[in-house]
Amino acid sequence: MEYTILDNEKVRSYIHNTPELMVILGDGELSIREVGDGNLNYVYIIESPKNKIILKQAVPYLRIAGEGWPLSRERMNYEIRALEYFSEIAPAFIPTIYHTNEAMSLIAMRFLDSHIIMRRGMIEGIRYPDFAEHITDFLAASLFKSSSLYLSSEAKRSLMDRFNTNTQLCKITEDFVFTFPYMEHDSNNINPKMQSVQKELQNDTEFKVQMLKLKYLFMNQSDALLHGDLHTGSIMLNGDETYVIDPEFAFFGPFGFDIGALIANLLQSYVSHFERSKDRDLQEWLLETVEEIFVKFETKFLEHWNGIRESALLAQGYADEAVLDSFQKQFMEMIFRQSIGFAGAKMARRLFGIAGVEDITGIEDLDARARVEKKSLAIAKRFVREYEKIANIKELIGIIKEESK
Ligand code: SR1
Ligand code: MG
Repeated sequence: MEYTILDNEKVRSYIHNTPELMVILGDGELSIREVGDGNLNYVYIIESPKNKIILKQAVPYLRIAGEGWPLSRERMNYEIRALEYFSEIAPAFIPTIYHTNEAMSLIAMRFLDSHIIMRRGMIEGIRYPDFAEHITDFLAASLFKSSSLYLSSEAKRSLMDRFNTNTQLCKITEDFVFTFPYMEHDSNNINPKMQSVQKELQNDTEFKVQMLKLKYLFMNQSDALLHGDLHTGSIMLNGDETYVIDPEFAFFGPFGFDIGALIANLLQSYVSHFERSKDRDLQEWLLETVEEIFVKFETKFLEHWNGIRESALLAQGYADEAVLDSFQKQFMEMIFRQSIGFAGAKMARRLFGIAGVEDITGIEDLDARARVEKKSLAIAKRFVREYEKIANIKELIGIIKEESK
């Protein structure tokens, strides 16, 4: 089938010509709505008298920037591969996939009717008591089981081969997370009240050196298959269930990158509520959730690890308990610290770069928004500068509270 960009009518005829989707939707009139509000793709909700599905198509340009910004639609191939892989490793957290078509750069999935995008829930001040439990199940399984701590050397390398060519989306992150927001760049989008603060950051040598270190880690540390863009817009949930969506940025990168992205987004919500709801209990819950994510992730990751005796890294008979204990301790510290560094980068980029987060950009009063942005930047700067030496979660929470006073 030749690639063509869909619209509502073309979606209708695509469905009618795709028996596996017709089985799910059944006969009867289809109602079709385009609802994508992300930066990259088009998303349709298709409803029949019997059922509802989601159909997502990648177009050969960056949606947020328009057709003048070409971007390979092959990104959908990586999203499909990642969703299929995560469905095997952590099926409870991936919506059912009904149909994929790499030639058309599209995927059709279960419509999650009682779930909302987590960012929306965070803006509305909804608490999700089981979220940390769910997301650490997903993170520990997906990160551990795609790494050299679990796979054989051959299996790890052949899995990497399936994602290594997701170069354009990795480059987006290299540019828009680690580079452009801290220099003069046309793509930047800055609150006028924060222009001078961004100018200062451009001359902050220590911050920029640290950012280069993080960028280098991102580019070169191929620990595990990452989602690659795990912000609260890539999660749909309700009080009982949590689903991870949109892994088009999937690639082999550092363990701490997805964790950092998630922590950054929870903290952006935390700072936003100084002006949004002013609900101190909600903010406390957000900090408790950050803490819980680190604690539960470490416990679950080690549970996976302790369950296996041989992998690409560890040959049978090489490591006694003392060797393994000492190595694991240092390893978990490395993940914790790098997660903090990446959280800092992910927070800072949202303040000045092309894509802000609605938690903050949605605050209409620019002075109030700048107050939130300054808190977010203060936390981000500490994280980026100090990530290599932050000893534990207590110290981390101390920094967040100190910088958001
Ligand atoms: C240029 S695209 C902007 C951002 O949208 C995605 O969600 C990624 O975070 C990317 O950096
Ligand atoms: Mg996305």
